[in-house]
Amino acid sequence: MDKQLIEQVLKEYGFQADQVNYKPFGTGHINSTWLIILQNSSEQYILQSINRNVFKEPEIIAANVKLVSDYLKKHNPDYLFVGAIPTRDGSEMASVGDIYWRLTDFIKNSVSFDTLSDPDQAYEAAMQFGRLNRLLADFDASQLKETIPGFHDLGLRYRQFAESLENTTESLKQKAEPEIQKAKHYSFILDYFNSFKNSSDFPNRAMHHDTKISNMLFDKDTMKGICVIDLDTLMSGKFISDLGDMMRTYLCAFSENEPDTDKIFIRIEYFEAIIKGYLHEMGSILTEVEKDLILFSGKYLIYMQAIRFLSDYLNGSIYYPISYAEQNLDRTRNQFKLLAEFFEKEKILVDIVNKCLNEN
Ligand code: ADP
Ligand code: GN1
Ligand code: MG
Repeated sequence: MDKQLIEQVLKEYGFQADQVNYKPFGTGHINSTWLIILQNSSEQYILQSINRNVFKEPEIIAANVKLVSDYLKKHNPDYLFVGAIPTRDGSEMASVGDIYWRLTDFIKNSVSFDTLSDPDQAYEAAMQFGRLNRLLADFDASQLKETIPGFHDLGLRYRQFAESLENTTESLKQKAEPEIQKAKHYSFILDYFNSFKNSSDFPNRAMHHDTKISNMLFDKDTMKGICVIDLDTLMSGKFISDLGDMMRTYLCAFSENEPDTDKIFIRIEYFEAIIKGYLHEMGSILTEVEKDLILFSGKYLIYMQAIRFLSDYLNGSIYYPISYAEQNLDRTRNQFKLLAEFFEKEKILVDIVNKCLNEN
């Protein structure tokens, strides 16, 4: 990112370029994130440029976050919600050089992870994401506009997979043949989703839609969850999106970037921790239909992520950044292994869900 551009953005926020240090930060796939450090003071901020290939209308993100931020300030003033700091002229984002930027407070003494090493962390994270779901249970989610149309619409994701298959090269298709067959094989997950998606007891709610573990900040000393971040996809959706992505990213000791599928196993005690943490907040709010879908949420999200990585591979890796040519295929294999594990351990997982529901 060009130095002059960042310094221009900093000016929009009233910072003098020569009084500020900045460096790239974090491991997110989508936005460019910078840590901003004010010299001669302890103030630190996070500056992010919004990825315009992904978010065609960044103003929608700003408007959604503002609506939720105002609602939470009114109803739960003590809740830590990392909203945007306005520019000097009061805008939620700075628009400089055709790029949209957002500034937030840097949460001090915080750390984020790509994998978890203690079930208590899974409990904490599930409770924090569940808390956001709970605090927004009475918020009218229809006010939120879609920042990415059809983001977690599994039907759309499957159609995009089919399109990528039509348009890809013979060589990519050959390399990915076993994964293409798996994507087709598991399409019963989509059929099942379609069978209940319009059920009246399956409400739309304000959902985070990206509850992967790197989007949770923990206190460095106590390892308690501090707050959730990465609010770009905060919009109306189904609870399975948030609970499912927790399963996808907390259950295994290795992240989606691990190419050795022999290392991809579900840690049962982390599953129990997720369910307990989430139900601690959402247990009294979920409908009966939703409670029946707790286990399904993991299948739905892991499958969706597998076909998203696979489609991107077939499209020539234009969405998820890669550090080597086959990385999105490796990520696909990793996610399909996780999905297979999920089915293999289904009986144990069902018992845990039932136990946790009874205890709640
Ligand atoms: P992306 O959309 O690219 O995933 P994120 O908003 O998740 O971007 O930010 C990337 C990383 O930057 C996070 O995983 C976290 O480590 C760090 N980060 C983001 N916002 C903050 C914040 N307000 N305080 C501290 N760290 C943050
Ligand atoms: C992206 O922004 P980040 O890295 O938290 C993606 C998620 C995927 C995730 C997979 C807007 O999340 O949907 O689950 O990568 N976000 C977007 O790691 O596409
Ligand atoms: Mg992120």
